[in-house]
Amino acid sequence: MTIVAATRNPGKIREIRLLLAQIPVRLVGLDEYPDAGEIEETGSTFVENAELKATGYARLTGEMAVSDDSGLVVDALAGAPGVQSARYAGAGASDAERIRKLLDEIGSADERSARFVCAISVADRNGRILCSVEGKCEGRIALVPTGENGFGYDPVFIPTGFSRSFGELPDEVKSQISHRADASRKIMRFFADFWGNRT
Ligand code: ITT
Repeated sequence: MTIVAATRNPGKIREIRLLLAQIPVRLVGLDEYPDAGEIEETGSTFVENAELKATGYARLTGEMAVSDDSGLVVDALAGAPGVQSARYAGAGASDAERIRKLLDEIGSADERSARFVCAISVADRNGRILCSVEGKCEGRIALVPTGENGFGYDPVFIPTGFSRSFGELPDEVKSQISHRADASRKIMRFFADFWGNRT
């Protein structure tokens, strides 16, 4: 069975592949469907956007699809960048530009608590949502970016219980404690039931 990873973010694809490695399916990226169009993320929550992408890309590819909508929620910024995390510094901006803007907005505030949130949805090949889950990872925003591991805002996110950012921590740590790992554990329970009921 083929499942499409309904994302164009290479950092996410790498992590989703690793996290769902136990599933006995061929997980392919959207790069295998160059003619599939773009799904607009018009939802106001992570789950709404994950469902839009899972449904949309399942219909566009004719395959079962698993999507990820995620982002960084910063308390001192009233939840921003939130669902706008990828577009925070405008279309076409780089990760470094988004991080710069985030650090400028927070300034030297003492209150730096934040969390990464990840919604994962699975849609069948007709675009019907089979399951949606949400995972979280609590932490705080660093004063300066450090490290080159991971992607996105990882260089400025220090998970609770650690003194280094996801940019510095080894991939094996992120893959245990991240918002995507939390959501993946929940979605694996769905897949276990799904295949259990089919055999
Ligand atoms: P797709 O919609 O194609 O999946 P995207 O990058 O546009 O890719 P989102 O709309 O879900 O995805 O935006 C998520 C953004 O949040 C992402 O671009 C990063 O900037 C940030 N983000 C999400 N997960 C992250 C992680 O594990 N580490 C660092 N930053 C993360």
